[in-house]
Amino acid sequence: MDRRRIIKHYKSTTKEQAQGPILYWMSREQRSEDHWPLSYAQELALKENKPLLAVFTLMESFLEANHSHYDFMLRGLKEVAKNLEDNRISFVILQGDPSEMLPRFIEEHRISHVVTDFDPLKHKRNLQENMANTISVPLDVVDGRNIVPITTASPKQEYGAYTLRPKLHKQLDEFLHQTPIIINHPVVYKKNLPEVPWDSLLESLELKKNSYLEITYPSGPKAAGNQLQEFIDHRLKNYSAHSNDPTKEVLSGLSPYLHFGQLSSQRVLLALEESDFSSSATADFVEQIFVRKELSDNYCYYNSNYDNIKGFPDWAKKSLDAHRGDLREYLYDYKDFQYGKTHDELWNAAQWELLKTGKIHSYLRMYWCKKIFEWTKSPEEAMEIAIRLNDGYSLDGRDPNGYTGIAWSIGGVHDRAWKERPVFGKIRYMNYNGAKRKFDVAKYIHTYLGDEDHE
Ligand code: FAD
Ligand code: FO1
Repeated sequence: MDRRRIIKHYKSTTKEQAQGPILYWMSREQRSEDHWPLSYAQELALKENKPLLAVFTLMESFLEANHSHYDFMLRGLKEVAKNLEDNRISFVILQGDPSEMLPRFIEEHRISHVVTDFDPLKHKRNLQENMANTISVPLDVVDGRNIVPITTASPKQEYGAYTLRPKLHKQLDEFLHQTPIIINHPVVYKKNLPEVPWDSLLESLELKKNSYLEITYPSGPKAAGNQLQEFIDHRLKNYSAHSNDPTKEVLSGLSPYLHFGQLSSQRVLLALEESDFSSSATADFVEQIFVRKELSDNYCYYNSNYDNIKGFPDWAKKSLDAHRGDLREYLYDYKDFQYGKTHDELWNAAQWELLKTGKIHSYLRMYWCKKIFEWTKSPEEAMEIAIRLNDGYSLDGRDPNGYTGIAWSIGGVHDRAWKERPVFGKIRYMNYNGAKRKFDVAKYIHTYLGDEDHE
């Protein structure tokens, strides 16, 4: 593996070299193929003729994740566990506080080296940093998410897609290639490991339930592959023409699979290369799944204020301050937004799409967030409400794409200044008429609000 994928190497802190297995600490990349961190861990294990274990530390809560988010994740993990076990890579779930559970496991099994997957979110980086300071064996953080490793793509926060895009495309050929296939591991680990209580795991976590949600998406790498193939075969060709129309099914629907790492964007681009990479639809889609997606990791990695207004560019902060006192025609609080109780039916319909399906269509996601900004008393409160709703209800939430999408909507991150106006100042404005010009708003509203009003 290209060593530039190792984003952080924490050295061992003792002279004596533990002789036990190599451990892949899985978190963000929940699959067994197209997987650089896992492939690197197997490379290490093969070189030293050691067993290879995979551990997932299951946290009792993760940001605002709810019961159905964990259900989706655990259904996918069960498939991944089988794929790993079929390759004689033992899979273990440790439930509880990782900073307690993992060091104990490493001690007990005399683990000699840990590899984990890169994650730009600050609580995950702190967890990895603390782990490195607790354990005495080496810990490598490997980028299994970005096609071009994050620090190789750029050593700093980028202004926007227009500054990162050329850097990414210049290095795409160098980095876009098949990850070494995970082989049947030659060294089997003898010691008995705890069985995963798959049937009782989800209920053992006390998680909030959202009674409106009918998430039935099939989960796991197999379902992700099917979704990708179905998109390429039937929807990609219409992507450019209709990706702003929520009444047309042209988006890939890949975000839950990409968020949980059940599918890698590297796999998507390699699959696209087989189809017609040059068509405008493919180019538009690649812009989203390569440039926009890796720009989000860039923003969250290089700007620790990705989840608050301090992260916004200076021009935007000045503009927001200048318009704090502007009269808001409507003011709502979290409860009004939560169940779509605003004066705007289009906004309410978008919120009910979120409540019922765990997602909002890309175009409406921008509208949805910009209206939260327009109808709250401060940008700080708008950020808080948007993040709480997005992380608490969206299946693909709790993700760098989300924090960046919200910062783009409220704080002009990766956007430019627009003609000054009340409340929005120089932040890009969106409104109902703009939506009406793009798609059949009445049809969309009817889909999610229907006739019944909602309690
Ligand atoms: P497609 O258009 O098929 O895109 C394919 C993939 O490309 C997506 O899955 C995603 O990984 C990537 N992508 C597409 N658009 C963007 C974008 N604007 N920025 C970064 N990556 C992108 N995306 C999330 O994954 N999780 C979120 O929580 C999230 N919250 C958002 C909140 C707001 C306010 C905004 C404006 C955007 C948000 N996005 C989020 C980005 C985008 O809306 C979703 O990725 C997209 O709607 C997912 O549906 P899809 O996979 O069918 O999209
Ligand atoms: N990562 C973990 O290592 N352990 C968890 O228990 C866990 C739960 C979880 C629930 C919802 C969700 O959206 C993500 C979750 N993740 C968990 C984190 C995930 O693997 C990614 O690291 C983050 O979402 C950041 O990309």
